[in-house]
Amino acid sequence: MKMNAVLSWTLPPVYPITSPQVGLSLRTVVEALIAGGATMVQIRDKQAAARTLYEAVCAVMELARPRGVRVIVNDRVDVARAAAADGVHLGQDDLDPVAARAILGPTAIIGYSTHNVAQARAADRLPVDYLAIGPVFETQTKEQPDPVVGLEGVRAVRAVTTKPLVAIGGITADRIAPVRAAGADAVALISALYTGPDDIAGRMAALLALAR
Ligand code: 3NM
Repeated sequence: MKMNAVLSWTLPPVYPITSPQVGLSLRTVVEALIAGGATMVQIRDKQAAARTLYEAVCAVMELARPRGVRVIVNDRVDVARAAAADGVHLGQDDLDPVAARAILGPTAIIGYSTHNVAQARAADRLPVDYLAIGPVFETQTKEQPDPVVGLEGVRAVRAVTTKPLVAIGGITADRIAPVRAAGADAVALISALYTGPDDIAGRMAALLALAR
């Protein structure tokens, strides 16, 4: 059998996402996340021009690759491919996951956002490696978020998919255990990691300890 990189991949219990609002360079943030134990990082910058994002992802790849850390690009299949990132995270309005898979190939990690049971049921049949469900709780981070699904929503989505499931949206330290008890394999976090500019590594490590 041909070795398929994604076969050896498992979703980590804490999935950090970068935010341009942190006020630190992307490199500094990713270094801190890796120092805190992150094994997969999503680069998310909705405002960045393609060239800027491409250069940023290339710089992150230089840091991440030698340490075995996976880099997932939010939304942009073209940037993920060009920068030889490990994968892409797609929203409902991004390139169709089937088309993304055709471009990125069988070993890329493709994640897909869902916001209700109907979307999750449809997504279960797509060539994606994990689903996200959110927002689980109210979030200040995402512009125009979908309606909050709550722990009930996580349970309902867990019931319609066997794919690895990431919960996202308003997840804080004390919400990690209930979200995982509701059936999420992992939590994706933004604001919980960046409550201040310092000690991102410490917060990453503490949040990871809560999820283990
Ligand atoms: N996607 P925080 S909620 C990026 O519902 C994102 O799909 C969501 O940030 C979804 O941890 C969200 O700060 C924001 O709430 C997550």
